[in-house]
Amino acid sequence: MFRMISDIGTDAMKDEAKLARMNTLQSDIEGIYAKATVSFSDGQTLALEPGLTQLMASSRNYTKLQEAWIGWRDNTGKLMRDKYADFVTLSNEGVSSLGYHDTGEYWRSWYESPTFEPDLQKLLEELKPLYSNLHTYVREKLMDLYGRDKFPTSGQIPAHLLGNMWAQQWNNIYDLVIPYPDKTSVDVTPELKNQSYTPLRMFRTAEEFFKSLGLLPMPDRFWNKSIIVKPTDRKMVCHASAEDFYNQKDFRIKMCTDINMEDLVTIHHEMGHIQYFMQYKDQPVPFRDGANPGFHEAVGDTLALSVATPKHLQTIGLLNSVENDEGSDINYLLSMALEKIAFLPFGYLIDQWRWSVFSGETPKDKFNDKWWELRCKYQGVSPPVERTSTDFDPGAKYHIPSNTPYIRYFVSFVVQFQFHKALCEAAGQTGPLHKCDIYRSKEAGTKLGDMLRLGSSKPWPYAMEALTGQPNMSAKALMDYFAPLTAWLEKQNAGKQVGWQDACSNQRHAPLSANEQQAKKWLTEYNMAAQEVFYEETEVEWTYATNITDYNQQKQTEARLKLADFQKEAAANASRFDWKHFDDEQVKRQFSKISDIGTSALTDKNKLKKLNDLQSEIEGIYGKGKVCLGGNKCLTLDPDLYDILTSSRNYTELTLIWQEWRNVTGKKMKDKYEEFVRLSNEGVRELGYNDTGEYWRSVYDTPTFQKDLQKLMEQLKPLYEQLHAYVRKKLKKIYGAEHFPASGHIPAHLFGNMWAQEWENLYDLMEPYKNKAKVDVTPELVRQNYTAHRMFKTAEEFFTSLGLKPMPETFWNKSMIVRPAGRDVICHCFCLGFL
Ligand code: KAW
Ligand code: ZN
Repeated sequence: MFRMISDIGTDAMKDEAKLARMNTLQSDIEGIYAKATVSFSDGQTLALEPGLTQLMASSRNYTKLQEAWIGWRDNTGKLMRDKYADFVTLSNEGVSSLGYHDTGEYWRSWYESPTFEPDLQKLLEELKPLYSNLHTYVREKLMDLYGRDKFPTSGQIPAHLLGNMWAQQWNNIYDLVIPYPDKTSVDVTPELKNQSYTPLRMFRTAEEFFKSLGLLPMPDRFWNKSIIVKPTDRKMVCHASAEDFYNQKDFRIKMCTDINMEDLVTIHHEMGHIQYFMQYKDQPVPFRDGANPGFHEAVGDTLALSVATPKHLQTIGLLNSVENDEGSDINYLLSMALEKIAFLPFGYLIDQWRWSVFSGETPKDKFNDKWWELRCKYQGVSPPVERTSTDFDPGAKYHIPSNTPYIRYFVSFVVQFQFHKALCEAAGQTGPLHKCDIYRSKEAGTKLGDMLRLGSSKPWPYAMEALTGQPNMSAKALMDYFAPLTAWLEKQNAGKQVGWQDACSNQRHAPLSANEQQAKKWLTEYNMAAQEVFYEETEVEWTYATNITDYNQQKQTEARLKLADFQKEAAANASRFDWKHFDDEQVKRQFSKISDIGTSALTDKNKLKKLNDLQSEIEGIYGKGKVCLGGNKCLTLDPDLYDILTSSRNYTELTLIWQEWRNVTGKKMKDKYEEFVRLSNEGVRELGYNDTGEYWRSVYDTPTFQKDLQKLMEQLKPLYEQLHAYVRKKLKKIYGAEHFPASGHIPAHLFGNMWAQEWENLYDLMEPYKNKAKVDVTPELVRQNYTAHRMFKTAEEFFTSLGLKPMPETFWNKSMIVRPAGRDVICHCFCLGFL
């Protein structure tokens, strides 16, 4: 507790005059922000709330939005730049007497974690693919509306088009991006207005939710002293806030409430602060605080996750009908993503900027450059007009002039999903997270209240564990919540260049060609060129697979790179066409496939080369793998080891070759494989997939693919188990029960197959009825002197008997159907189609 009492921040400033100067600067800066308005060329003048906020939310006029965006920055940030720089110096001086290097370090100390910064970075990385996919989907829709020529070639979205002055949340452009316009949408703003909701009624609605959980009602004083509408007779800082007066009974909210859904959410947010104040009011003063600042921000939002569900909105009469189908679900999740996912990079970068300013890394003349470096890189938004170092765009966001730390909101947006999940479990809800509504669950309320009452008496991991059963911040709950949307967005973005380059570019896109005739012509040319490139590449693959030499391996790598280049260029060319809006479905489908280029998407050429090298090396290790047992005879997989596996029943011998094969193949490629996986994932991430597995699964076009497989597996399991038990019993008799583990497993090398993947070579050991007809025709094939060629002909005859095509001349001339002597080949049968 003494630590907390000593933690007085900039008040520690020894020099009274400096302290006074700092406080004057701070209130000057805040004053500039609070008094700012924007005057438009048509004579209209608007304050931020409600005027500019509403304009940014509802106008779809590119130039009007731009005027508001620039005007706000000219009249806030730009006017406070000098004062802010002085303020930073004084603030650092203040905390230095407490032993902190700078104010950023001081602020971070509240989280009591040495790994705080890398932990945040890791979280952001985990969330990035989802954000990128959302960004790409939204960008596409906005390009359609405003024209591609307004968008930079580097991939960012102009920052004034996202329905919000700072592009921090995008829910106000929901109408432009609705996935299924005919399905349920949950914007209850019209209904709030219809039912003549007042700010007071909105506050009472929020309070009722807290009470339904058994949490505390807002006290009388709260209702008497809070300000919930913008006063008309004086200027007030409209940015919502909650205040604890530390006398255990006075708690208030100040807010300029507008009648809309966004403000209904904000009311829950602010009331969450009040609820926290009231729950910890009996703690000693130094502990009357959030477990960490992010926790304080997360309380109301956690409840709002329940409130926003269609089911709940229906319960409280704000939504008429709720359809329960995939389209409505996706509509809902997308609207939540515009609020929650869109915010994450913004929540992250504000203090990245401020920490770098406080630490001195970013000097005054780089304030604005650094700001846009972060905005371009993390959020993928670009300034609609050129910015210079006399601009000070950070100052256009309330929390900079008010000097309110911001990383707390990033933390909050992650942990609120962890809280939501824990409370849903407490409430006994078993469905998907995004449908859970904890309304009226006393169990959930008790769990939350218990955590809140701790205040800051314990380090936050303790509070986290009390609520969620584990002590860490984690993105998992959030990712689970949005899982169905993630899959859906990936599908929408298939064939798109997902994401953006780090730095914003001044160059704009050329407009898209809508000329379908021209596109068809291009497709014809593409097909001719592709056929040639594919042929060349396949020829080289074949040469390598049928003759493994270093030279052929190098040729193979070259050919693969050439193909990747070709595909990348084709995808880029295809993207000049507005093919998504073409009429001919087959043409659209071809374009979509041409754009879907997998790991070839790797922008970094060196990495692409490395990826291909690794792939060849790994294949080479496998292809050249030989088991050498004593003597000097080395055994190839096919046919030497296969022959032994098929016929040997010698436990020791089988063990030996099983182990050796793994030593000479898998073990040798492990490190290379690891790197291969990393690069491969990096490649498909440029297309917006989380990893290569996800990319591979995407070709099945089935959102429930993995679940479906799992179900099939479950259905098949009883039959497999019976077979397994039967085989085990027989093998035990042959090899002796002592070789079989008590867990019921069968040693993997006893199946007559190197990988135990098929067991037909055990047939003679398993035969149920010894003297009945057998179907193994191998002896007969041998007896009749079948050759490989004759076997192929026999197979061909079946195809032709169905009226299918015979194998062509070149097939018989060029195929390799027996192992050639004197060279290494990949014997794993494989088919190459030469186009
Ligand atoms: C946000 C948060 C939740 C839901 C939607 C949201 N959209 C955007 C945000 C993040 C952020 C923003 O607007 O950019 N939200 C806020 O600033 C809400 C205001 C606040 O409740 O967080 C308020 C900010 C504030 C701090 C200090 C002085 C004045 C305003 N915080 C508090 O009132 C507060 C009070 C006590 C303890 C902790 C916070
Ligand atoms: Zn808050």
